Order: sequence, then structure tokens, then C-alpha cells
Amino acid sequence: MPIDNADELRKAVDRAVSSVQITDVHTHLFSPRFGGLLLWGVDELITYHYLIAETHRWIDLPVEDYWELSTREQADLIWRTLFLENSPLAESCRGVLTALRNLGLDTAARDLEGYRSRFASLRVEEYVDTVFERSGVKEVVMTNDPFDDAEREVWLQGPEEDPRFRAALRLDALLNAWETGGAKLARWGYGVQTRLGGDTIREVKRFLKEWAERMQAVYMAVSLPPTFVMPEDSPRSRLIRECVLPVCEELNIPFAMMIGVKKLVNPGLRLAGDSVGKASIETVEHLCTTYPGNKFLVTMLSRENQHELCVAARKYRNLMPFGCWWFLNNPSLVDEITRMRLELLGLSFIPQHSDARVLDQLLYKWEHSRRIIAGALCDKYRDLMATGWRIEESEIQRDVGKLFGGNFWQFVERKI
Ligand code: RAT
Ligand code: ZN
Repeated sequence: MPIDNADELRKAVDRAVSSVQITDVHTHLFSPRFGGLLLWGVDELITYHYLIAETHRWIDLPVEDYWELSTREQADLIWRTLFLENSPLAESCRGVLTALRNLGLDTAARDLEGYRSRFASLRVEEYVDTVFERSGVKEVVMTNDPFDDAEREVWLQGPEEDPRFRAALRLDALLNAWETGGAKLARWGYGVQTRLGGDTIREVKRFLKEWAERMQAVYMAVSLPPTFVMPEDSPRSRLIRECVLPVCEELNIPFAMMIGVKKLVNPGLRLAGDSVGKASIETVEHLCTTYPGNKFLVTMLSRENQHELCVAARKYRNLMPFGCWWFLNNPSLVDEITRMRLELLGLSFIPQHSDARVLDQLLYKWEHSRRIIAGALCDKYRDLMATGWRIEESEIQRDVGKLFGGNFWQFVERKI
């Protein structure tokens, strides 16, 4: 039965968006077998680096002294500064409260000790089930760094067996810091040379293939500065062209480029010290044109790049824009970007990923994004209805399924 009024439409869209089971295409979460790499709990939620940056705007404590504090002491300081001495209006603070509320905790009580004692009794394996269920997330893609010693050890013991945790082979250490990344490869027995001579290209390809297969990676990924350009005479450019792209093509997996991060503009803040800059869409166009056998998942960090990324995606079916990344993951910007994408691309994009670093963040990031995306969709269906087009609830469910997971899997699996 077609939907015939605005009220029914709103309800149908809300039903579809709130019940869809999500594939979260980019997170920093891990399955419990990775031990301490999986962050969870209220202190981790509060010490998320987004909140650290905001806290340091208020406090006089030198940043070096802040890092001397235990996680619990850092959380106390952030809680006092951002939640008690100021109303927690920022999206990152609001997120903590949404997550606590979704766990059934009383946010009105402002009782950090009470929240801590609730978390103290949880077992992580069960808590993972709870969070996935309550957030409606079916599966997450992790960020898997083979150059991280702790993580590498776990992978060497065998593949991931929990189907909710999929792997992405993250290559920042290889592509953005070849001197140290290459030295590690040499220590592990790969025949590589600093200037990429000899067998280097073949050996890097061997490394990529081995690790993509070991992890059963659904894509390879890298984060890139605003100055990233290709073609260019640099180790990164050669490694992408001669190693990453051929191996991705052979394995038929996408290469995800997360472009626009200025690393450590304020180094003292560590993870919280990165910033943003506008990047070159010409590089994305060059890659899509020159490597038609490769698939590119692309997210860009600056708001200024969003329109041209949409336009580029209209030109290339091997380009899939995804997510509202990091400083863009705020309601006003998600709203703006999602509407623009719907207008320029219809349904052929991936509107959001969570970038969760702490398990509990799934409980808020998706609730907030679902609401904004539902609002944008609703308006677009209403405009459609005004043309006289018939809209069925089953079609809304089909479309929503694509946006929250189907498009990702179709792109990963398709042969370009
Ligand atoms: O959003 C974040 O937490 C950033 O620190 C980065 O991890 C970014 O998302 C990335 O994947 O590089
Ligand atoms: Zn990330």
C-alpha cells in the first residue's frame, strides 16, 4: 500500500531507520580477543580525545602534567570541567550522556562514581553483545595496523572468528612513514630497500597480500594529509601505484583514502592534536581515471571538499564517498552533507560511519546519526511525494538498507 500523507511517511522512515541493522564501515574497535586494545567503559568514554581537546581550552594545567594523570584522574578532570562547570553542549559531551542513558543510567544524577560502579560489574564479552544489540549495529569494520606490535601478535595467532568484527588493513605506517615502516619490514625478513630499489616493490606486495589474507581484510586504508597529491615523485606515491593498487585489484578489495588530516599541529595534545585542511580533489579524480580496475572508498575531512567529492562520485562508479568524518560528525554538518549527497547522488553513497574508539560510543554515534539521516530522507521522500510518485514502505526499507550497509557490501563485492 502506498504511503499517502506526510505523517505516515515520517513514521515509515523512522521505523525503517531505527530498525535497520547497521554495518559500521570504519571504527577503531576490536573484538575482546585483542584484550586492552578494545576500549570500553565510562572512563574511556569521558577521556575520548575529542573531549580532551575541549577540556584543554578551559584548564590551566600544562598538557605534560595532564598526561601524567591516570585515566580515572583524567576522567575526573574532564567531567568536572566539561560537565559540571559548563553545560555539556558540545556533540562529544552530549554523546557521553546519550550513551549513559541508553545503558539505563540516570544522567540527571550527574553521579560519575555511581556510573563507574555499574561498569565495574560488567564482563566485556557480554557487554559487547549488549552494545551491539542496543545500538542496532550488526557488524563493525576495525582499523587493523600490522605495524602495531600488540595487534600484530594477536593476528599471528590466527584469524578473527567473531563475524561482527571485520578487518581493514591500515597502511599509515607504510605509506606515511616509509623510513620507519620499511625498516620494520626489513626486520621481519622482507627484502626491502629505503630507496625502493631491488626487490622492494615485489616484497611490499608480498607483505600486503599476506596481511590482507591473514586478516581477511575487507579493504585497505590510509589517512592522508591535505597535501596528498598523485602523481608525485615520493615513496608514498610509488607504493600506492606499484604495490597497494595492484594488490587491491588482484584481491578485488577497495582502497579507502581518508584525506585531509593535518597530523599533530599541536603535538602536546597527542591524538587530540590533529587538525584539518582542504585537499586536492584532482588527486581523487586522477586515481579514479587512471586505475579503473580499482575501487576507492573516500572520505574527506574538510567541509570545503564535500561538494566536489559528490561531483567526483557522479563521474566514477569506482568511487564511493563514505561517512562524515571526525570534525564533520556533528548534527549540523551531517545534515548538510547528507542532504547534498542525496540531491547529487540519490542513494549511491555511504552516509555515515561511527569512527568509534570506545565500544560504548556505538550507543550514541548511531542514535545521533540515525536521527539526522532520517530527517533528511523524510524531506526528500516528501518532495518526491509532491510529484505524485507512489512510495511504498517496503521501498523505504530497501533504500535505508542500502544506505546503512548494503551499498558498502555491494561495493566491496562488485567487480569493477
Ligand atoms: O576520529 C578519530 O578518532 C581520529 O583520531 C582518527 O582515528 C581518524 O578517524 C583515523 O582513522 O585516522
Ligand atoms: Zn578513524
